[in-house]
Amino acid sequence: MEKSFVMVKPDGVQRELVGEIIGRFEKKGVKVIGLKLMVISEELARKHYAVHEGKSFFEELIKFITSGPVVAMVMEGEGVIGVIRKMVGATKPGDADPGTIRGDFVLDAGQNIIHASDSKENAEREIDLFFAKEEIIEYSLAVRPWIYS
Ligand code: YYY
Ligand code: MG
Repeated sequence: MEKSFVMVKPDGVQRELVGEIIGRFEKKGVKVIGLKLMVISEELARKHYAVHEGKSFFEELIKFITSGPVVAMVMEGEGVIGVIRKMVGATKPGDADPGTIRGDFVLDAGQNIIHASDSKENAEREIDLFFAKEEIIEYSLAVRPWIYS
């Protein structure tokens, strides 16, 4: 089963949107198998966003993502990486469709309340960065037969 790394960013926590965001994924049938409230160190932030190093917004991004608690999660389900990216919406504020998380709650290019892995490779890398093996819980949900045929 596919896994994705999802994070409610400091602005999402401050705006008290954690429940709203997790609720959307729960209703979709996506399973949360790892979850913690944490403050990201500068070292972890630089590793997580290494692909953006050197870009104009990089230092601002590191400052922002380490500025307060985040909710880091591992989510599981069929095709979840793509499904979650769709539910998150586009990075550019004007491009995020209504009905998506960013489309409904975000106006800014940087403070966009949520991160989600964009590929299998990055999902594995990000999950390893944020979670120890024992922090990911494999369990079954009774609703499963009503989610998947
Ligand atoms: O994956 P996603 O979060 O949708 O966007 P990325 O292109 O990976 O950029 C990561 C992060 O950087 C983005 O969520 C906000 C910030 N950022 C920015 O502040 N300004 C930009 N022009 C592009 C990205
Ligand atoms: Mg990205």
